[in-house]
Amino acid sequence: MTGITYEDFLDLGYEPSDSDLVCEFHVEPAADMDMEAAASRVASESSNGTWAELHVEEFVDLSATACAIDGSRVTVAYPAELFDPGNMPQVLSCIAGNIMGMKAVDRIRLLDCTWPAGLARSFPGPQFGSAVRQEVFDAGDRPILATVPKPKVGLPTDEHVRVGREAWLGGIDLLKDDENLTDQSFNPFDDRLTESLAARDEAEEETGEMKSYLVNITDETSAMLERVDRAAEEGCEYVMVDVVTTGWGAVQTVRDACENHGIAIHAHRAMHAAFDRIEDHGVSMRVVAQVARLCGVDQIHTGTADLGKLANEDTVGINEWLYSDLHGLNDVLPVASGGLHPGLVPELVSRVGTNVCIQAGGGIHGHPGGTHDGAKALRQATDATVAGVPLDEYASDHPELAVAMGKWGTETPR
Ligand code: CAP
Ligand code: MG
Repeated sequence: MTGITYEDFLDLGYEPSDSDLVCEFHVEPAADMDMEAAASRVASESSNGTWAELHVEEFVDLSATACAIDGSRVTVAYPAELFDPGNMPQVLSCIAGNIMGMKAVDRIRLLDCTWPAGLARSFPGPQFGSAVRQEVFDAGDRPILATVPKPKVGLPTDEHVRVGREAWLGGIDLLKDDENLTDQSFNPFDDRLTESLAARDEAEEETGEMKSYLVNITDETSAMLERVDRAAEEGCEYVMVDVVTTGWGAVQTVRDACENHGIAIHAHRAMHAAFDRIEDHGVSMRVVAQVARLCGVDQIHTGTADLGKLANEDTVGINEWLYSDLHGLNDVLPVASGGLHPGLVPELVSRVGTNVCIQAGGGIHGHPGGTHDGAKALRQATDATVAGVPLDEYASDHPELAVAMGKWGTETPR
């Protein structure tokens, strides 16, 4: 007969094995709880324990171990057998499940994970990752550029397509749907897909450059699978998914379908800030990005290194992790988006480099000359930055950029 208590989940002498998943938590114990007691409860409730002492005849011991405490930072090692290989919802139900609501802690945040080879390789990872820059666009060493027609929703299909054409002809690589544009009656999915791709083909013809479209397929899973097939039938290289709101199980199903068609996945992270914005609670964007990579997205929004309109968490650190080796899985292309405009490109590239996708919506369609000029201005700012030419010098013989600089300068919008 084995008794299991919270204390059994604390061992500060334990060295994690190579097959353990190791998680770092920020923990603030409740007033009546010391850190060791809180740490043992984190390990217990996120693996196989509970509040009452259990008396068990026979069981597979899948207990996690709180194995280090450094100030408010608690390290927990999870045995690989606890997890269902290739099942991300199950993994998250362990490491980011009930513990987020325990009274034993006032605050708890899953900061980071070190993924062991066995568990990591049970996931497909990205099909292409940052190689899309070469494989889809032949963009050389410059960032690829994307734009979302604005206003976000409400444009009828023909207007959406007109904006797309203007942007592609102005030098943008990717037309992108907004996160809340799916299959509404004012701009139905199928019409938007076929008509946008027809305009794309014309723009490729006219510019001699490869172009593509981030068509938003977000919906319940079976509808998303139908839309992956439609995108493939129509010759689209990408689909876009709101990965947080659809859920990781659905993302995994879409990833499998995209493998069959050789289609890349652009991940929008709408709703991420609901659990990563407050720095001492929730799940960090770093972990969200890790989960997205394992599940197999090729591109994901990671912020603008604090240059744009939205609060960011460590864009540079997250991007470095997305590029880093992960047991042979492909990397992920970071997407910088949110309040960007041509004047911010040099500083952005100095912070995040060129192996990124830069998205500007308002920063293109808000240009005084309209979408086409806005697109040209962003492309000019990018070409100048990659060539190492200061923007004001480049603007002297690139009027679209000069107008954008005149309007927005190098300010961060609020
Ligand atoms: C940007 C955007 C993106 C955000 C997402 C928007 O538009 O289309 O959804 O960038 O945030 O709706 O706000 P603008 P993040 O270019 O007009 O700002 O990239 O941080 O996930
Ligand atoms: Mg958006």
